[in-house]
Amino acid sequence: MRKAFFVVAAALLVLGAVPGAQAAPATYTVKLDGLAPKGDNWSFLRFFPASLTVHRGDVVDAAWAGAGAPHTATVVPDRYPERWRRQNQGPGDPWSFVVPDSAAGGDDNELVINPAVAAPSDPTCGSSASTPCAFDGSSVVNSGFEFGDPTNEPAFFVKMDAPTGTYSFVCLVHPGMDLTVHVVSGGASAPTPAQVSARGARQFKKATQVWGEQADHQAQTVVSGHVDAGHKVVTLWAGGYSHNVSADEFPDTPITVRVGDSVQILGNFEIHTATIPASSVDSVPFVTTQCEVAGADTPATSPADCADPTQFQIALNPQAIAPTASLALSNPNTFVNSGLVSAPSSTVFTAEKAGTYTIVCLVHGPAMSTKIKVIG
Ligand SMILES: [Cu+2]
Repeated sequence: MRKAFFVVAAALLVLGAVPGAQAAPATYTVKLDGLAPKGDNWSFLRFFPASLTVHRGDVVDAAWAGAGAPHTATVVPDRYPERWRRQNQGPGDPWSFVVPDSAAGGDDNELVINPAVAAPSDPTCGSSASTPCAFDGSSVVNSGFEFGDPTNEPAFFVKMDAPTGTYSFVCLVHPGMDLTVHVVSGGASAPTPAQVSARGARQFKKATQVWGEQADHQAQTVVSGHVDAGHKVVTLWAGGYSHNVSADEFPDTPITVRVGDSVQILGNFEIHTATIPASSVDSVPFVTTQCEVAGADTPATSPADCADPTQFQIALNPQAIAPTASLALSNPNTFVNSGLVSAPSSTVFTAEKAGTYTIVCLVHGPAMSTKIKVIG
């Protein structure tokens, strides 16, 4: 009797399935983004933690934790997320972030967020731990666009039904925002969900205390250099950036220049605009949502507003993303726009008339603004 038990136990050991070692599927929570210290407008374009080991069949709870930035939680069949991006997110590729609307059934000659990126790959799953979407190791599983909201954070649940191996979660919006997931067999050891959450919290603390502060410092940096005939160029950054933490801020302190001087704004590794006046945030939204129909599109706030939900589109506003013909500061109420700036591009405003000009970012809103005081 006793001997028979040992034989069975030994056989199970060989199979890697010791009774008790193969627990019920666990749910591992990873966080996308996070909340900055009060008063700071930062976004954490990272997963916390950045890597994870799960058993085959476990569930990953991709939990948004930020304050407004859109992200996707997208599982891809590649252990190297940035390689996957190079092969799948370039112009014309199936997962590129923006596409000409003609590639999405449109006729308005505008850029729209790729519907494959914006919409969930399967809207019937993923919203709760009891109805996870399944990742089989070969097909992409996409949450679609979700915006961080501290009062009601979205989450996306994925059951890792893939063969043992290494896969990646990527955010299709933010390059470098990746999570490595090692899928191991049932008997192999893996950290517990609590250990994973604790590691995520430690990594978030470092991102806040070290990288957030570095990014913030860069966003607040203003460099003043003299050029010919006493006219100077003042240089600042469109937001700060360190280790995928973005400080979506312009300098807190107003920038003072004289008529004839210029203000150079350097792009960084997140998209921004430098736009005058402050009211542009409302009058020139960065994106517009609409139903894609023949001829002029109709405004919509959600797919339910369209006769066919698949007509719903998020378009980049051409007026927001393109620079204005003039970048002269000649009237604080005149619309002047850098268009999209990101590294390595930059923009240069020339100060022509005295006045106080408020610069705002159309992507990040009123929290990202500063004043330029032009004195005679
Ligand atoms: Cu993102």
